[in-house]
Amino acid sequence: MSYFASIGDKMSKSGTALLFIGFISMAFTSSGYAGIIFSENYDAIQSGWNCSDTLPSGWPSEAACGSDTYDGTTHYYGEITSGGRTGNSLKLWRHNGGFSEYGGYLGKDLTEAEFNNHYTNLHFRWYIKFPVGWDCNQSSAHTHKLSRLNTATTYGGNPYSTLYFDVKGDISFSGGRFTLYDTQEGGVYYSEKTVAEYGVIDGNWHCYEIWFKLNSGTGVGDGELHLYLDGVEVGFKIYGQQGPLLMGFSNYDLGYPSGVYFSRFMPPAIGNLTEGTWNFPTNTWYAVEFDDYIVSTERIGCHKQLAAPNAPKNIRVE
Ligand SMILES: [Ca+2]
Repeated sequence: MSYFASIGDKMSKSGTALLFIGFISMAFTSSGYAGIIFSENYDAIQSGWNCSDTLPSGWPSEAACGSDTYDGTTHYYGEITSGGRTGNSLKLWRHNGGFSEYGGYLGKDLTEAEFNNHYTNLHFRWYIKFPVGWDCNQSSAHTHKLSRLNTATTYGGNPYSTLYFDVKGDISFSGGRFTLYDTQEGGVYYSEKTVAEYGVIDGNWHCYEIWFKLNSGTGVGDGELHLYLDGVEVGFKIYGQQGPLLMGFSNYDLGYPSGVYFSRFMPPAIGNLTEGTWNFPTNTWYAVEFDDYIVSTERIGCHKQLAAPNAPKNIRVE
C-alpha cells in the first residue's frame, strides 16, 4: 500500500493537509516515524500485478513495460507477487539476450504540494535481493544503474541534476563497485570493495540506505552523500580508486545553488546497461527483487517495517 503526505515545513494549510497531519501524527509520531514522506511494501497490491496493469495507488508513473517468453515461461519486465521479504515484492525479470534497459519499475514524481515542501535532505531505505548468478557484461559504459533521483528548480520543470546510485568500474556487475555521484558535482565515487566482496549476490535480502543532502544554499558546501549496506556505512574513494578512503561525504560541496529541490525518485529499480548485456550462468529467468521502500527526512535504519496507513496497529519495530 502506498501513501504519502505533506509534512514538510512549508505544507499547505488546507483542510485535506490538516487531515493528513492528524493521520500521520496518529500513525507515526508516537513511533518516531514523523519524517517519512513515502513508503511502499507492495503488500496491498494484488499478487500477480504486472507492469501492463493499471498503476498501483500512490505511484504516478512507471517505466517501459514488455514481456518475453523464455525457457518456456512468460514474464513481464516488472511483476508484483508473493514471496517477498514482507508479503509481496517487486520483481524485475531479465534473461540472457533479453531486455537490458530501464523497465518494469514504478516511478515517483513528487506532487506539486510535495515539491513545495522543498526537500533538500532525504534518506532512502529499501531492500534488494539479487539472485545467485546475477551478472552482466557492462560493456564500455561499465554501468549497471540501481537508482536515480532528480532535482529541479520548479515543479514539473526540467531536471537540474541527477543523483545516481550505480555499479560501475568493471566489465562485470559482480566485479564492479557501488558508486554515488551527482551530475552537477561531476565526481564519481567508488566503494572500497566490489559488489561480490560485499556478499550481496547471494539470493538473500540486503538493506540499502542512501542519504543525499543538497547544499543548503549557493556557496554553502554542506552536502551529504552516504551509502549504508545492512546498516554499515560503506567507504568510498574520492578519485576513482586513488586517494583516501572516506566514509561517505559530509559537509561536502555538491555545487548546488539555492532554489534546487528533489523532484523525482525511483530507487526500487534497475536501469539500462547502455551497450551491455546480461551474463547469467544459465539460460533461464532471473529476477532482482525489491521490498520495504521508505523515503524520509530522517535516517530510517534497516529494521523498521511499515504497514498500510489504515492499519497503524501493525506498525512494528523488529
Ligand atoms: Ca512486501
